Amino acid sequence: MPKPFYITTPIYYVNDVPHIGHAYTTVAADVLARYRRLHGDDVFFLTGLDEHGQKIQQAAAKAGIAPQTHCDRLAPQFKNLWQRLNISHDAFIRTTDVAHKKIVQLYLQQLYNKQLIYKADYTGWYCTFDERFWTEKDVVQGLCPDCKRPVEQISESNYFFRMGQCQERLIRHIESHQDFIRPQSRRNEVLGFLQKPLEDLSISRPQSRLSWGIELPFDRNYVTYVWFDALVNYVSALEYLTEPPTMKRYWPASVHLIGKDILTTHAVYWSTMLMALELPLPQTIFAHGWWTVSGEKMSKSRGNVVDPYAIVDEFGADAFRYFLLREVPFGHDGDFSREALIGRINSELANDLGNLLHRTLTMIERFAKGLVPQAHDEARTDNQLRHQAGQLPELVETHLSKLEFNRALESIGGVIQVANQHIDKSAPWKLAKDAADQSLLQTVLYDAAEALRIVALMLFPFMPQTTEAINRQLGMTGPLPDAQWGGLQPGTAIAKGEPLFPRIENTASQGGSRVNQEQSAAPTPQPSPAVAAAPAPATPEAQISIDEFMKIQLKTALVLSAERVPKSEKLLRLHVDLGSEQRQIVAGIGKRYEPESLVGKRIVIVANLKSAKLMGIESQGMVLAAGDKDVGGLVTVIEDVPPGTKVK
Ligand code: ME8
Repeated sequence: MPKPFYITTPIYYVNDVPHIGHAYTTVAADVLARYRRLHGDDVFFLTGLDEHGQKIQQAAAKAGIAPQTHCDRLAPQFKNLWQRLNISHDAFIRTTDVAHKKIVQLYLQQLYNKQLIYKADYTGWYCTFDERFWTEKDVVQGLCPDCKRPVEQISESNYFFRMGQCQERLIRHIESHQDFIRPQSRRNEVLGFLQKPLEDLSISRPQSRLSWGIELPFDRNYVTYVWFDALVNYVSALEYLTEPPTMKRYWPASVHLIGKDILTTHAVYWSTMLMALELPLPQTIFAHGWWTVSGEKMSKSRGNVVDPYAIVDEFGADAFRYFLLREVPFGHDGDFSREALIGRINSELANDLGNLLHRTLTMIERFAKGLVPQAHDEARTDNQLRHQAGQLPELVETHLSKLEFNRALESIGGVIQVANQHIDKSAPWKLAKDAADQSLLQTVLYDAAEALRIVALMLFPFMPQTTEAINRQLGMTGPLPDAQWGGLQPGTAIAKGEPLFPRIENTASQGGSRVNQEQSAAPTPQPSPAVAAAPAPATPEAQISIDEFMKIQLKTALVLSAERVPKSEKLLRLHVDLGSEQRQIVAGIGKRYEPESLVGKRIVIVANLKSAKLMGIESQGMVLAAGDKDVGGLVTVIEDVPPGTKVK
């Protein structure tokens, strides 16, 4: 029997369009859902919308439309975003669904019948934004302790849920279930909160003050407090959004993913509601951190709200998904900036992963007739790549079982790096020259391709489109094979395609732009010497002044791609990254270097040399190399300085 795995996101308020925070929780949930499905678990993944309450009533009033019309207009904004981000949810709940409302009313009636809901007069400090009452001791200088907005004193009759009764039982549950609230710091926070007496919870709002809600079944003058209504979604969805109902199959939930802002409502309100309803508690409530934007709190008034649609349009869904989970340990706060996003795309996706695929397939085309080769000579190759790729699935499992998305991605990145080093060390382009090394050559290429297959499989939950593209280029069709080393079938025709992640040039402050490596090469005229010849020993007359030297602009450059110039033994055409721009350089280093060995290397170029044509191809600079007639070696820098750094 497949193991049930029920995962949820918060249901988001439809008072406004979705932002990066909504995308974050939803992408994280999607990764876990996809990962568990890959393992054959019986997954149910729920997300949706919270459509009642004051925030929505106010937003609708501002727009001059009925609340339901407002919800109906905004709901597609969320649904379409999840489609753009390839979210694989099994159901989408809206709390204005008639069936949801009926279930909320049923639960309210049950608790009322059991006298766990009672009516009382109450005077308290009300925060309109948070839609909740605070006691005198909570309020600090007339401000809400949560959102710091002014509170007002309100006296009214309301219905209360006997939450206080459950305090001891809840503490015991948290203490005896290590994984119930995660991470540990949040668990401590809730236990700290529960040291103070737990008050009963007001679960109604008079219709005179708020009409946009679910009417109490036992008193039509009131609507249900939005949080009572919203939290019930996690079980009501199983009752009416699946046919037949799946409450027995999926409840209790495996994971409720939430942001740290809504920890109390989940860990305390929801848990005590479930206790009162005699339902088991979820296995884990995991509260993640918050994103700031370029160091600042994200808010409408600051005008810095990150629009996930714009990010997907510009950088693609997979790059965004990768960044969200790679950049910050889940559970910690993090900072979003375009620079950080572009940095990750360029270094880890374009340079490490993209180049690994590109160079592996280029070499299979050149040295193995475009067919996945046979690995006959394993004994002669370094075992590290096979070992590390073989262990990857277990490592990913360890990290993902702890929701350590960034560490799972780090482990995958580690295998990508080892695969690139494996190619550098084995130098297939050298092996290709010796008949005795043919079998070794085929093995090295097989290992690189097979490592890529395993990497792609492990990346699937994070970047499903990328996995599909890698598999297609590796010639794999059909369902995803398992992660055991050796899954790639020798003889399969590969199908090299477009670069996976074109490097992004971070241009104006307005943002980076997608630069297509292939297109940015504009073949025109032809340059001069492609490699700096060693200077003759300087005689005193031949000495130059520092000013003269300073006229020569030397810069570090990252080699993005390299290929032989047709019909030339000596010339290679390089595309290099100079940080602010990309250049094409034709260099006379073809006898010394195979093009594949240069990709990803940091070299030094003369950046202000007049462009010239070599064999009809424009060269926009010159690479520096040691050597006289023959090239001894390219000049490089010891440290990993960014491309475009001045050399002097
Ligand atoms: O609270 N960084 O809905 P909501 C990271 N309807 N995540 C963020 C974030 C940020 N800056 N801002 C928001 C509600 N989030 C209720 C939930 S559940 C029964 C009802 C994420 O639209 C985070 O997941 O305000 C947070 O918990 C959720 O958005 C709140 O979304």
